Amino acid sequence: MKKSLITGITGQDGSYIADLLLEKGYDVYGMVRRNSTENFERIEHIRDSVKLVPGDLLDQMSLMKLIRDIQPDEIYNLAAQSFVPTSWNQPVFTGEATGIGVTRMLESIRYEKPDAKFYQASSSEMFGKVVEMPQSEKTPFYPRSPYGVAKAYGHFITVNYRESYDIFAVSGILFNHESPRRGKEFVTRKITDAAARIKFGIMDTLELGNLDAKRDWGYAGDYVRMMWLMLQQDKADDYVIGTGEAHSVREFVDLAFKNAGFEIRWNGEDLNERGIDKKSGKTLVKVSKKFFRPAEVNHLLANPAKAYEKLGWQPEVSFDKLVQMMVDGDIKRYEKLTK
Ligand code: NAP
Ligand code: F7E
Repeated sequence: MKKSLITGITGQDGSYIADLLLEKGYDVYGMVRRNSTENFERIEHIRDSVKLVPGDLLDQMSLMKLIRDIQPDEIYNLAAQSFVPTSWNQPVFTGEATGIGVTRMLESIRYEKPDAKFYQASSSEMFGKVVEMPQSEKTPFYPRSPYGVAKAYGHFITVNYRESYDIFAVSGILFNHESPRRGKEFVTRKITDAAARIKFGIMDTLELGNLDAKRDWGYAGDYVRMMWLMLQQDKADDYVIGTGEAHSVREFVDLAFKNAGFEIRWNGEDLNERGIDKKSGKTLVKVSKKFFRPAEVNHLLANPAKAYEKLGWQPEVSFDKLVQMMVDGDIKRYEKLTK
């Protein structure tokens, strides 16, 4: 039985890769950091099938010990401070966890299990103020946030350990991927959660920032298959993963609210722009300055040709299906809560 270690198992992607690895018959270890209250909501359904082990990306010895004790065949490094706005408030912490944390993992592998295969969760945020459209493995990075800068460090240190020590270390440059398990601070889930709450009369208006930002949104369940595939190749390499289709935040709002039974008409400009329900005339969405970022990433679009060709990977869930799945998930949750 192959052994896998997942950092960030309590997060969105960690929970999906754990599902996949269990299905494939792996012995699954998940690293969890100490919190004042447990946050195992996303892994509740597999709680008895995975082994939860303590550790923190900020603590070198805890990582060394885990890798020494477990001797994993595959390591998925999904833990990070992953919310872009927080990276401006806590840039040093973000650098420590999201950037240097990767070196701590790689050093632990180098000393304790140099033949383990390592997956690093790189990000399209590294392309930031894009210099090319669409973005491929060859597109230069121009990160626009402390998060993007930390991910660029994590990316290159992964490449460096592969080249310096011959460690099987790969980087998946993943574009935004979402699901009903997405954190509620990210824009997609914030929208689907609000659409459901407004439907049940427990919220009036959703406040958002830049409605014109465009993202290449895919489904997290599809993307974890690719993480696994990357570690099954003969040669370690880096891959861009996305759908090759971008949509604006405004389009996401339109579709999410449509799935919840509303039809939005946009009115006004800039900070005065409002999303109004055609039937009731109520303001469902308003723009608020507080959700704008000091430096924005305006438009991300993946060129996933290499992954399609070399990994034989293709996403299965379309944009429309993804939005529907997320709205349905939130509606079901509030249905239960309000009964
Ligand atoms: P997420 O839901 O925010 O999960 C982050 C995970 O990291 C959580 O399990 C969290 O634990 C853990 N964590 C944070 N700081 C830690 C530390 N110091 N030590 C140990 N664990 C720590 O993120 P996600 O959406 O699943 O993303 C997974 C990875 O892919 C992240 O590295 C993210 O930056 C990257 N990424 C995500 C996307 C995307 O669109 N989702 C795209 C590209 C790259 P707690 O539960 O204790 O907070
Ligand atoms: O923002 C705009 C915002 O926070 C998307 C992380 O998983 O993907 C994620 O980073 C866009 C931005 O994701 C609101 O300005 C408008 O342009 O959902 P997000 P992100 O910043 O793209 C990458 C690939 C990662 O690696 C990250 O870990 O939406 N936006 N209004 C808003 N965003 C938020 N959060 N909240 C708003 O009210």
